[in-house]
Amino acid sequence: MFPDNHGPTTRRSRPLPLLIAAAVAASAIGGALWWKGQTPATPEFQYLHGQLTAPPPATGEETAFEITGPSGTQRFTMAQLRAMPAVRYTATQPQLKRTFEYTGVPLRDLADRAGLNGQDLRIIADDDFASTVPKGMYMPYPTMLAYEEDGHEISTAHKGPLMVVLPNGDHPELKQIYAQWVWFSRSMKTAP
Ligand SMILES: Nc1nc2c(c(=O)[nH]1)N[C@H]1C(S)=C(S)[C@@H](COP(=O)(O)O)O[C@H]1N2
Ligand SMILES: [Mo]
Repeated sequence: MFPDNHGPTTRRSRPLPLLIAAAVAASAIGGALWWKGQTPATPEFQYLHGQLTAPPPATGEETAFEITGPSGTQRFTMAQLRAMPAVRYTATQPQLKRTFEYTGVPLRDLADRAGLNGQDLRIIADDDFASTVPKGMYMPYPTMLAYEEDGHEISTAHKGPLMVVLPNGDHPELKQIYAQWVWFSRSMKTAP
């Protein structure tokens, strides 16, 4: 159902591999259109907690994440992110190939806050990597901006302090999604 654009490209002359390649390409294009074309469902998420009282930034406290929406740029400290509605679930980090219990803010709630709900999102990382998270990947799923791994902060070695996490444990159709696991996430805006 989903495109896998990470496989090696091979050149062969036999017709069967060509036919298979054509079928894979067609399904990849179909998969991309499927993500784009859907009006995603918005099921209730199972929250760990709702919005808590958000502390104002302390003197010298760093901005952890910022979101640019129609009404300007909002900045969040880590404490403010932790006060937002939170989800917690187990997912397998595709690069580390290890399973952790992650806690974070659903992208849907972050998008809501900034007036970006229902739009494809662009998430930008500290290393200037950027990835588009289509609405079909965060409206129906509790895809999160994670700040916690197994109950502690996420280390740099484990792609923290903020990383986009997809619920690939509960939703097998997300298992082959890699490029949306944005590590070192710093900001979000509407996708171009
Ligand atoms: N911060 C950051 N996150 C990132 C990337 C990156 O370069 N920087 N690459 C993305 C892409 S395109 C993929 S496919 C995976 C890379 O996983 P890999 O190192 O296992 O290939 O991480 C994603 N998250
Ligand atoms: Mo990638």
